[in-house]
Amino acid sequence: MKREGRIIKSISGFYDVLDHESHELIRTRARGNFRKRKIKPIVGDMVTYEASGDLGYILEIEDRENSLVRPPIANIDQAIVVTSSVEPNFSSNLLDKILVNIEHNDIEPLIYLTKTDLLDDEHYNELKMTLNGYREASYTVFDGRDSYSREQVNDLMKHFSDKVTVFTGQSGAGKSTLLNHIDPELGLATAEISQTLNRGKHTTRQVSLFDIEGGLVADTPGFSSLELIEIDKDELPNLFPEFVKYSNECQFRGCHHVNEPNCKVKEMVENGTIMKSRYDNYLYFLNEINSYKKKY
Ligand SMILES: Nc1nc2c(ncn2[C@@H]2O[C@H](COP(=O)(O)OP(=O)(O)OP(=O)(O)O)[C@@H](O)[C@H]2O)c(=O)[nH]1
Ligand SMILES: [Mg+2]
Ligand SMILES: [Zn+2]
Repeated sequence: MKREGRIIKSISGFYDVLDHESHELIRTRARGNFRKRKIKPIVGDMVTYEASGDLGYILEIEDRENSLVRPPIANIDQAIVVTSSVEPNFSSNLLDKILVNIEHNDIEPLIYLTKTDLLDDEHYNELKMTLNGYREASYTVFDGRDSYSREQVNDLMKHFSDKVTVFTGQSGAGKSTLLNHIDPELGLATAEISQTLNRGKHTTRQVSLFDIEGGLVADTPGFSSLELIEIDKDELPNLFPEFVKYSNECQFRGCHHVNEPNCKVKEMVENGTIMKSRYDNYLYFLNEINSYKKKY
């Protein structure tokens, strides 16, 4: 009998499928012809499968709404961008790069600030001003004085129901730590940042989806750097929501907001409506994308 479900875990050639109807977890394998068609099932995939006895077989994979390569995961609705204030230090360049990549995949990003206990009030307030800029740029931001206060953690969890959420961000930012605050029973491994960086290895290695608050949530391995390989220079301006808001007031359609005259986005940067740091990072990414073009 054909059934439907979602892959929530993948381990050495086996895929654990959460059945849509029975909510049972069924261990499956992919049918041979997937390999021929060069399709590899990944966590998050919606599948049709057949189960007889202990082991099921995946027959079909539904077209993906979106997917990430690192980590391999499909059909994601939103991403919690776990952003550390110190160790590793806050970097608006890295944050904007992560946001651009997420926007490119049509995933909704939410920003969650960690390690605020390591900041004195002055530095915390400074960072909070920066993050307010992100709020004004339309992002949802969690930047309370206590990173893991029950109140803030509960507010975050309200966003989970009926969605697939991934936790993403730099290695050592606190993704697994935050998830353990959300649900202590997860017992995810976390590690000292110095250890992580020294050995060049990441504490979280596997991707699996957990059922939390009526939604599916994934911890993912962090990264230390990120590339914009998939993104085209014409697409880049559309990945900054606050630019999009004003770009139809630019004189030129398809304005890149660089040297064009009568550019509304540049005007908004100059009058402080759009954050200067976001615009500078935009120019930086544009350069980076142009340099890939020369290389490949
Ligand atoms: N002081 C302080 N330490 C924190 C905070 N959040 C996380 N840490 C510590 O930071 C280190 C890294 O945290 P993890 O949760 O393992 O980081 P991660 O983002 O899951 O890292 P990867 O799995 O490598 O991507 C651990 O030693 C945590 O205890 C925080 O808010 N304050
Ligand atoms: Mg982790
Ligand atoms: Zn413009």
